[in-house]
Amino acid sequence: MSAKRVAVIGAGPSGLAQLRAFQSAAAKGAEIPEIVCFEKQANWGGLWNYTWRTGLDQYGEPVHGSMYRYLWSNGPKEGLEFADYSFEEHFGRQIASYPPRAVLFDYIEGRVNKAGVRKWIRFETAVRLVTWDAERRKFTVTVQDLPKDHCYSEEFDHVIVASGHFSTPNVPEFPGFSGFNGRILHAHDFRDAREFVGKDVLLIGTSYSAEDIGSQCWKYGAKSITNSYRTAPMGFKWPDNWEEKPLLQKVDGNTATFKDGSTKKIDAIILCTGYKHHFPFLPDDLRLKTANRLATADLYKGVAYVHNPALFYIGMQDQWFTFNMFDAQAWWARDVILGRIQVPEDKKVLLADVEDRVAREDAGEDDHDAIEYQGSYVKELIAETDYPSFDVDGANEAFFEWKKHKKQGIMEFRNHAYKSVITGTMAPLHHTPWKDALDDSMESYLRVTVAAAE
Ligand code: FAD
Ligand code: NA7
Repeated sequence: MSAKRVAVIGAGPSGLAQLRAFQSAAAKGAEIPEIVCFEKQANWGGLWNYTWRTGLDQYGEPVHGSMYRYLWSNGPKEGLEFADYSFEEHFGRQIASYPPRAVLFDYIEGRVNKAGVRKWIRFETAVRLVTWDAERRKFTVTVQDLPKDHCYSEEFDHVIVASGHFSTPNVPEFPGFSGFNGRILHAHDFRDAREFVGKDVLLIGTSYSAEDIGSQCWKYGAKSITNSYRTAPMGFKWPDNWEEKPLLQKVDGNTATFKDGSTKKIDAIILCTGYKHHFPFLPDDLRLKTANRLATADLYKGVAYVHNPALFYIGMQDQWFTFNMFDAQAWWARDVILGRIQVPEDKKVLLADVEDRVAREDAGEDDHDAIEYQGSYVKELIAETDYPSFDVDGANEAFFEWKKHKKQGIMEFRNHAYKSVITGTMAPLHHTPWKDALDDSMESYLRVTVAAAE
């Protein structure tokens, strides 16, 4: 082991990618630094580690989890498969394309169990502060051991922030909220669609959370769904009891009024208004400030912080690609730390790289371009490391098909199957249409599937 020390903040998919990246280099004989991963939850998996809790946890810490019961993957698993650990390797066979949360959690966990990196993680340990000493070129990381209620500090040569950015909710207020006669919550606190059985539900927003939470509520028996858009409607072919309205203007008692003057009686409001990049443990000189977009501000190669390239951020982009993109980034950050990749010293060069990425993202016109943009980013990074190369264009194709299937039937797209770009095999069709599959347990999902697709 080298004398260097590296801190990884968070043991979600991004942090675990980083641990696996270092373990993989060590397994091939490289000398690696000491790795310490701080995770405030009691288990790994990040958002995929479901919790019923909302608000504050038993230690008074903000609950990280934004995932809810009955969540099935919102994109095909063929777009996120690890190149070094296929679904077939984990499950012993191909499985259907839109696994529920528990199945994906099991898959994420399988790879890191195999790698044996759990020993590097200090669980129930929240990072409180990171500071940088420019003279000594060291970070001081101050953490709190939550069960022991004990704070301590350690020094590191590098810090890798993998704390996620879909956890701190963006919560707008609309006139009349204080007097609304029903429940108002943000998607971050949504846990169980059955709470809204028989209710008229209003969702604000038009992105993944609005689409999926609305679909969940519809599937489990809400009376009606209304979603309100600021920019444009989602435009899917919705069921009869789902309508799209322009932006909410006010609520009065249980009546919502929209921008076109129309009104509707509603029982509950779910703010599906997105999340904030939020790093309360980082001072101004280290804190990333970016919008939720594909080309983040201030990250060279989307990973190294331009104002201090000893600091890295993993998974800070908005996401078409997820697990495999985090891998590409983690392998790249690892190779910088191992001295295999040089980050230019001139800050102007780093900033020019960011500007170029922003301009290229801005030049794209639609989702198709955005998928290709992020796919080419993944390709760019994996070309620079020994992360197993895979057919990124094939993954793009799975995303294009997914978009097409959503257009054809928003409540049916999860009934489709796609081809793995890692093993080349076709996923089986799932045994039950998504809208009828009320049991989202792993046992139910993995029950032998019937037919091969094609
Ligand atoms: P996270 O999963 O958020 O993990 C971050 C970790 O950092 C957490 O474990 C947290 O406890 C820890 N942490 C945070 N702050 C601290 C601190 N101060 N000290 C110590 N530890 C800390 N992606 C898909 O590919 N498919 C999907 O179907 C999908 N569905 C989603 C549904 C929802 C509702 C949401 C919110 C996201 C979804 N995503 C999905 C995207 C999701 O962002 C990624 O799949 C993935 O979880 C991101 O991994 P991450 O490690 O970057 O962040
Ligand atoms: P997103 O993708 O960031 O989307 C946020 C949505 O909220 C988007 O439709 C915004 O509308 C809308 N928004 C934000 N602020 C407002 C206000 N003030 N008023 C009205 N509408 C607003 O967040 P999601 O939670 O859907 O998805 C995040 C991740 O979770 C995603 O990766 C999934 O995998 C799961 P806009 O289009 O800007 O007008």
